[in-house]
Amino acid sequence: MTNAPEFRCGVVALVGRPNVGKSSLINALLKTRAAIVSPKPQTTRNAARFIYNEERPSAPPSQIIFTDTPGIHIPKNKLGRFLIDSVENALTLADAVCYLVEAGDREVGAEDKEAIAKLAGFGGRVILTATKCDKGESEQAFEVYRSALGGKVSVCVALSAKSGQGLPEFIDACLPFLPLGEPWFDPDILMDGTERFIAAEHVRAAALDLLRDEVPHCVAVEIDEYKSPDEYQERKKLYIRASLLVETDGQKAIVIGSGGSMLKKIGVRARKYLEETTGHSVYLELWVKVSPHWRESPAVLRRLGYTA
Ligand SMILES: Nc1nc2c(ncn2[C@@H]2O[C@H](COP(=O)(O)OP(=O)(O)OP(=O)(O)O)[C@@H](O)[C@H]2O)c(=O)[nH]1
Ligand SMILES: [Mg+2]
Repeated sequence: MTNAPEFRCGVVALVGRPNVGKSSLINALLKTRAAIVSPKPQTTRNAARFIYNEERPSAPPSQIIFTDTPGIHIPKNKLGRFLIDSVENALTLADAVCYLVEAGDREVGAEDKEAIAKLAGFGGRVILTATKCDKGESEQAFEVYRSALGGKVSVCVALSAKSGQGLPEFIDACLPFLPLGEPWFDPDILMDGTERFIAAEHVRAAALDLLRDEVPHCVAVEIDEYKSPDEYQERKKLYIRASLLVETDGQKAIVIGSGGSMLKKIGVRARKYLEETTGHSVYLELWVKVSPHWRESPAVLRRLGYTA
């Protein structure tokens, strides 16, 4: 009689410069829009944890907790410094790091040098991952970064979150790093975050989609009221009242738009995202508030959950 293989469970932190495709990889693995993604750098602002449950019969029973971290950049304000601190915290809890570069990368840029320096104190192994392989060939990127990461790399994987190429190989590369142990999360849990945090992220995703230039970086979202359909008997809808925080009156005018048109568009898009992810019909009320220099205010950053 053979014994069933023992369960494995561990944490893999996704680390890399902004825009390299960390959050897109999470969504491709979880087959849903769990993490917010945009073409703008510094989209992710919290080291959020997402749960992948291995279901392939051929693979050992396991659960991988992926930490999606903010892209490492040279910080320009207190918010930026919080983003970097949250990556360092994520490293202390990781069993392995997946360091992401783009398949077409030919040299190590300034942000990558920062990111690689952050890995200096990490004693574990690194999975070097070339993303967006639908757009380019990865051998040279592997060569350049393997050498920059100085002997930490155990395995290289090329993948595309867009086409799905390389995703099973990526999971296979993560499995050997997981320690034996029971799952941390029930199999129906996708993400370790409060409903309010997830709702705020979807509203921010809608704002990121529709706003241009520097404005998205100045926007934070605060959930003022959140009532589940059970608590909101009169309408049987998920009721959310949220504020978009900006730093100046000029930004407020842009976010509201002529005759309220931009805010309306953001609301329509955010409601769609919230309905897709919660499965509920949603009543969403959005306000825009000016909070001068919120990205430099420890009190506001703490209130928004941006403190390590
Ligand atoms: N062609 C292609 N584009 C991709 C792929 N993965 C991500 N992208 C695009 O790259 C951009 C950045 O993706 P994100 O997943 O938000 O990147 P990130 O590393 O999480 O960025 P930050 O949160 O800012 O650190 C988006 O426009 C994605 O659509 C891929 O496999 N192929
Ligand atoms: Mg991201």
